[in-house]
Amino acid sequence: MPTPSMEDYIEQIYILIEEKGYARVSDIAEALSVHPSSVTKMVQKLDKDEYLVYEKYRGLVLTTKGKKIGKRLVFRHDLLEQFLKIIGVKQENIYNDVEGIEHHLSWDSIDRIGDLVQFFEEDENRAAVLREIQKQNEQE
Ligand SMILES: [Mn+2]
Repeated sequence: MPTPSMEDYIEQIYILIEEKGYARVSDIAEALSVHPSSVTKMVQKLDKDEYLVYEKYRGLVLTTKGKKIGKRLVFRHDLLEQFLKIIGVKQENIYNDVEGIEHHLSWDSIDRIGDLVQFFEEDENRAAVLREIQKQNEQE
């Protein structure tokens, strides 16, 4: 299992490759606000653990294992953003809160949150009931 830090890298590399077709060390460093030398170090570790292959001319290529986990990590991040949005968390807090919790939930919890998001999406009245409760709580 990748550590939280490894997860952040795999997630970003996956997103960069999806968006641009490649992931450069400098782009990864910028996306994660870290020094390029930290990226190089982590890329070596991810290569050793077979999440990616560093090829001289093609740059970073995710392995099948790396792609599979990258896809799940991006799905998890997006689901948690959706979840916080649905329960009424302010937009300005959503990204950082997801970054703070995403590595610390079991896949069981992620799947149950997925059910809850579906529960709210299937009937917009359900979210309206929640908003009512929130309004009442604000008044207290
Ligand atoms: Mn994330």
